[in-house]
Amino acid sequence: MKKDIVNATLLWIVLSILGWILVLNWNIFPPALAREARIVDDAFNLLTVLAVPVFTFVVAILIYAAFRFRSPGGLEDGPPIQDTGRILTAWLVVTIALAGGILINPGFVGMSEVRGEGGADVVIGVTGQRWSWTISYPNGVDVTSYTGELVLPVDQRIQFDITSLDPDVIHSFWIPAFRIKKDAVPGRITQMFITPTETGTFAEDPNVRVQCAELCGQGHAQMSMKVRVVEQAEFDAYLDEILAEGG
Ligand SMILES: [Cu+2]
Repeated sequence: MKKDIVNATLLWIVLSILGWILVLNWNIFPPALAREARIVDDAFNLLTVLAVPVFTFVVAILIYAAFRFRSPGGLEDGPPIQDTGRILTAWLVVTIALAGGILINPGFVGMSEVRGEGGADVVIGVTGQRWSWTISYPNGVDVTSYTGELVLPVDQRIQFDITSLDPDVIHSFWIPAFRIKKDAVPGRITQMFITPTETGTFAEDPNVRVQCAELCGQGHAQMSMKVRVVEQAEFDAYLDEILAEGG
């Protein structure tokens, strides 16, 4: 039995190392253009790294037991194995400790990091409706997703005041390159704070776009808007440009 525990443990370690190599080298994320996106990606990586040994523990025991303790032949069961309960107790303690740990970090810690502190440098209004977005810029000009784009200044804390036309249905404001999303509810304003940290455009990567993330009807999939994160000077020039055009 002791030899079996050693063998299964070795298999567990090998599978865990393979799993860690896989998850740490496989970049599955879209570009991260905001402070909040990094926090979300870090949380995802941490959870995956912690999940690997839990997953490979089960798989290692399953694989080992299937070969080592298989029935000698025919339809007979293999020999029964008695356990004192120590393994079950250890499993319970470890998994409860892991669950409690991730509840605190990245749970509570990550949530407060994403929320951030302080006011906003720029306030931008967002209104969803079937099936378009309207952006209200700080200079009072509205731009819709039919013809315009969402232009944002880099390195500024942006407050999005999000709502949905009333009456309409619930939509969800989501920019994959920023990760965070927030419901747009008729008759109510929800807020989302984002600090873009890098410039980028929809042309460079299609994840730099607004996409409705709440199934809202026939045109849901087309309910998107190009996003462009630019330097402050370019943002100011854009505001002047749309003001001159009269919105
Ligand atoms: Cu929608």
